[in-house]
Amino acid sequence: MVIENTISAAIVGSFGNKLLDNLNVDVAIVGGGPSALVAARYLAEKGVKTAIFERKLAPGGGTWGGGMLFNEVVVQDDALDILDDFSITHRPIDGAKGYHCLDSVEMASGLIFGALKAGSKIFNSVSVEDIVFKENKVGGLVINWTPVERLGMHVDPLTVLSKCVLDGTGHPCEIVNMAVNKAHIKLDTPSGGILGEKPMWVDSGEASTVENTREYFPGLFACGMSANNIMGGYRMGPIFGGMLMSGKKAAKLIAEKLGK
Ligand code: 48H
Repeated sequence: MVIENTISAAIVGSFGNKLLDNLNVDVAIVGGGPSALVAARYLAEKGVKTAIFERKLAPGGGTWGGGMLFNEVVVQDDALDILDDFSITHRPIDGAKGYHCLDSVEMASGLIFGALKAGSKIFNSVSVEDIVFKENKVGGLVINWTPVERLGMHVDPLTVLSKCVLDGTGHPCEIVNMAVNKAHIKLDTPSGGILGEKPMWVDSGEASTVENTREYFPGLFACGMSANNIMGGYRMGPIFGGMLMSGKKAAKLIAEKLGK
């Protein structure tokens, strides 16, 4: 085979095998933000077959831009063990005991690398446009290429089946929104619906992000800002400990549910 063909055949074959192997997973994660990447790593480490589907070309979600494009973020003491697991560098902030600053590009790339190296797969430039919902159960995702979505092309999607779905879509909680609006499910929230994200209150938002990380309907979990939107938590700006701890909690809850 000539080299041009070897390259193309290798890419098509390899990608085809990867996608085929992940059309049926234990956990399908929507969104590749910080909470989802942490969840993916700890799930994969427990032997749970996990794949992330991320709309953008680059996974990492809101990590890259730090605060207002200043590419640094803050993490509190409680989440340092997670940064250490991923070998991400951090340094204490002078005069702010318990808080640490780190390079947001190192954090984004470190989380992506850690999730992949643990065995989770990431499908980037893939948008989740719907859920599989059979016999009152969330059974997986309906996926399409982001360029198809962005160009508004009339192209039918493919499906990924899973035992659990984790909504890691950040502020819009897109998957839980779909489940409520299209499948008309009642969530495990005080109203049965989405309560809506509140304005900024850093320490409350950080704590509630972790508290609100849970299963909202059998087989449908939420982490990160998605969980906070669902349960009406406050936002917190560019501090990321809550996101990291939320991902770790999501992995623990899902692994327990799957008996791993
Ligand atoms: C495929 C999708 C879809 C879809 C969305 O927003 P994220 O970074 O997620 P979190 O919750 O882990 O982190 C939140 C954090 O970045 C943040 O915004 C904070 C701390 N804000 C505080 C504040 O006060 O503003 O990432 C979500 C990812 C993104 O990469 C999206 O592209 C992706 O999900 N996504 N991917 N199909 N339907 N919807």
